[in-house]
Amino acid sequence: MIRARICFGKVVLTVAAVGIFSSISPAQDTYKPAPENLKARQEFQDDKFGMFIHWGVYSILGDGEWVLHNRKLQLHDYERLPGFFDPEKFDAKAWVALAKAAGMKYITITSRHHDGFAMFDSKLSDWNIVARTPYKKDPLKMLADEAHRQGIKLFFYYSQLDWHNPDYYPRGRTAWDNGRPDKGDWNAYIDTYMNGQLRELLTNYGPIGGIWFDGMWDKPDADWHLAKTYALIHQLQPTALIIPNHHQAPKPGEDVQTFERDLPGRNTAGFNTTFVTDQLPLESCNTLNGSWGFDIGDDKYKSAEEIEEMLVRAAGNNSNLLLNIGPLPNGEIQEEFATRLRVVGEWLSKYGLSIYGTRGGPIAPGDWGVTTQKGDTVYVHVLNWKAPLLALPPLTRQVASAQELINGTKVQVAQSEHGVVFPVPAPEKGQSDRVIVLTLK
Ligand code: JFZ
Repeated sequence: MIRARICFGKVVLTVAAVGIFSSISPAQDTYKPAPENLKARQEFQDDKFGMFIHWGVYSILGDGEWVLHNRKLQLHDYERLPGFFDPEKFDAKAWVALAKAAGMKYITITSRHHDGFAMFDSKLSDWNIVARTPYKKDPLKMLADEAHRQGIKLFFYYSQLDWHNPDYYPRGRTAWDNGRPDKGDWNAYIDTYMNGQLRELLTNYGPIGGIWFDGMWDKPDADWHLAKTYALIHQLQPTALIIPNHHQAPKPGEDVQTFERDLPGRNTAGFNTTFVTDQLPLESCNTLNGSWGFDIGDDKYKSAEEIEEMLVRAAGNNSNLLLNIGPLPNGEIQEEFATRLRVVGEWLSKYGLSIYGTRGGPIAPGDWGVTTQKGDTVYVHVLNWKAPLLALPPLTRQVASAQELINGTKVQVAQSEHGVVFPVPAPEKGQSDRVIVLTLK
C-alpha cells in the first residue's frame, strides 16, 4: 500500500513538473478498468437494491441536509450544531440488519455532505464528528466493521461541494455570504484536503464498495482534477466503484452512471441527462418519503407497494435502485421507514429471484410493466394492466414454457410474428407486481 502511495505521489509530481497531463498522467481518459473492477461492476448490477443514508449534524434541525443554505445561516451559528450532536441510539448492527431485512445488498452513506462536516475521523481538519461532538466516536468505522461482519457492501457518499472550507473558492452556484473569507486555494482544496479525506476513507475502513460523488453541479465548469482523484481511488482500491452524481454523461474513470429521482433516460426531476450509457452499470436513487436528510414535516412516505414498483421498474430498465432514508439525530431509524422496508424485504424473499442477478429484459419497459432476464429465463413484471390478456411485442426466441412465479401455475402463451399473448391473473388488493416466468428454448 505504501509503495503504491509513493508511486502515485511520484507520478503526480512528474505531471505537475512537466505539465503535460494527458501523455504521462495516471489519466483516466485511457482508463482500463482492472479485472477486479469489472467483476465488482457485475456484482453491483446483481445486487440491484441499496440503502441510501443521509445523516449529519443537519439532522438535528429536522429540516433537510440543505438547511445551512436554505436558511442562509452563518457558519458561526451552524458551527454550534456539532456541540450537541450526540447520537447515543446509533446502532450500526441495527442499521445493517434493517438494510438486510429490506433485501438491500449495499449501503451508501454520507461521509460528508455539502456542509463539509466529516461524519468520520478525519485528520485533515477538526470539522469532524470525533473532534467536535460529545459523541467523539466514528460511526462510519462502526458501520464498516458491521457491514463486513454481516456481509453487506458499504459505499461512501462524498460531497465535492463544501460550504465550510474557505479553500472551496471561487464558490459556485450555491455561494452566499455565510462568513467565509473571499479568497481560497482551489488546488489545495482538491489535491490536499479532498483527496486527503478520500485517502482516509479508502484506507481506514477496509474494503469499501465505492465513492458516490455529489456536488460537481455546483461548479460545472471548474477543473475538479477528476483524473487525479479517480486514479487515487482506483489505485487504493481497484474494486471501489466511482459513482458520480453530476447529472451528465459518464466521464472517463467513472464506473456507474447514476440518476437522481428518475429512472435512466427520464428527466421528470429537471436536472438529469436523458443520455443513458450502455457501457456502465446504472443506478437510480430516490427517497422513501420526499427528503434525503431528516425532515420533521415530511410525511409523504411511499407505501411498500410503491417502493416495490420502483425497484421493479429500475430492474426492468437495467438499473439498480438506491432508496434513501434520513435517520434521526439520535441515531434511530424512525418506525415509518423501518416498517415499510421490512414489508419490501418480505416481498423480496418471494419475488427476489426475478430481480437479483437479472438484467433489463428483451421487451422495452412500458406503462404496463417491465421485463427482466437471467440466462434463458425472462420475468414479465405486470405492474399496471387491468385486462385478462396481455399482448407484448414479438420475442426473437421461442418460449418453451411459462408459469406464474408466485405459485407455479402454468400459463398458456400464444406466440406469433405479431407478438406474445398470455393471460395474467387479476391483481390482488395491495399487490404491486404479477410475475410471469417465461423459459426460452
Ligand atoms: C444532491 C444533493 O444536493 C442532495 O442533498 C442529495 O444528497 C442528493 C442525493 O443529491 O441533489 C441535487 C443536486 C443537484 C440538483 C438537485 C439536487 N440540481 O442541480 O438541481
